[in-house]
Amino acid sequence: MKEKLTALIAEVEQFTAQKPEQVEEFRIKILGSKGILKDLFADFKNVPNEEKKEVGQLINQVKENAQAKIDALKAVFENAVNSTETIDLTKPAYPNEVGSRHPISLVKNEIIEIFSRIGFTVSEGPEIEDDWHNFSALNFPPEHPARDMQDTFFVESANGEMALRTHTSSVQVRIMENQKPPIRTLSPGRVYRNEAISARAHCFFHQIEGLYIAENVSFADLKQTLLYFAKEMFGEQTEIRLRPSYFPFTEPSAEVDVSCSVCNSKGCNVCKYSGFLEILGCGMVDPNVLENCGIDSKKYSGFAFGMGVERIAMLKYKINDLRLYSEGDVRFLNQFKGAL
Ligand code: 2NL
Repeated sequence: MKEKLTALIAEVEQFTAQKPEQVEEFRIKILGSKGILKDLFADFKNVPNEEKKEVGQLINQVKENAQAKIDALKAVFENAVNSTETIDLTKPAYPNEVGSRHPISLVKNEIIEIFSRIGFTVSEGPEIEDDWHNFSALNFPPEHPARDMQDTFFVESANGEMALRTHTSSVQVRIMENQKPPIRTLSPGRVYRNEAISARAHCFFHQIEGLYIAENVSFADLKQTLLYFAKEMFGEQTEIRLRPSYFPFTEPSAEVDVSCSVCNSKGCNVCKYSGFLEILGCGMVDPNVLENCGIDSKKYSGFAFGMGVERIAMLKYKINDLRLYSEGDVRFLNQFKGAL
């Protein structure tokens, strides 16, 4: 009887099932009303008295182990999603939907590509800036309206002068402070201005600024560099036009238009019948700015330019509302699928 019981304990121990039906069969065989345990209990009276204690314990162990095994197997089948099918765990899940690059990234990368071919590197810097790097070093007078709360987002800080950068010129100030000319760098990044959100304005946008400082850099170098960029970006037939302008950090300064590719400069509603589209601002770096950053303005000169990536992307993809860039609407984003 003892051998029979130890063999039975081993059998219970080794039992496994592929289907819930097998668990039920096992339960009936061991614990059922005509099962093995029933017979064992019946035989128990024939066990010699001195063995009754040990055999009784073994019978109870069979009963407990069998019940535990049944409970455990039942739980496994209840948790399985589909217990009758085997699952191929190596199979890929749903066809993998690949997303698309954001148009701002696409245009930013294209601009960087174009300028990297003529030797520009990429530089980045902090989005929270101090007054010096965002304004003072760039020749902004103390009372300049851009420093006003209405135009700039200030950040709580010990000296009360930290703000979200309003342009990436702050990155270029850091480069000039830390590197020796020749400097040829592009600084792309997000910038912030305190404006009401509409189709034409947003409280943040993306800018790419370029800076070139070396000996004998002239306005002619600036103009030719921008013509090269315009032709690469908008096509070989593109012409540029410079209009005098003003920035605190450049002198002289200009605004740059490209010929309208929609109507070949004949006039259409995209260029508002002017034949030209404004794409960027530029100028010769003001000697005060060079000196502020520790560069000898008698030895070196340079040019700088800045453009809004949203604006270039609007022209390139005919996007008519700035808000589309930050709403995450997949009907908008899916249109850039496959673009690199
Ligand atoms: C615009 C015009 C511009 C610059 C940015 C610059 C930077 C340094 C020194 C001098 Cl460190 N200039 N940047 C110059 C002229 C124009 O941006 O319309 N941006 C969206």
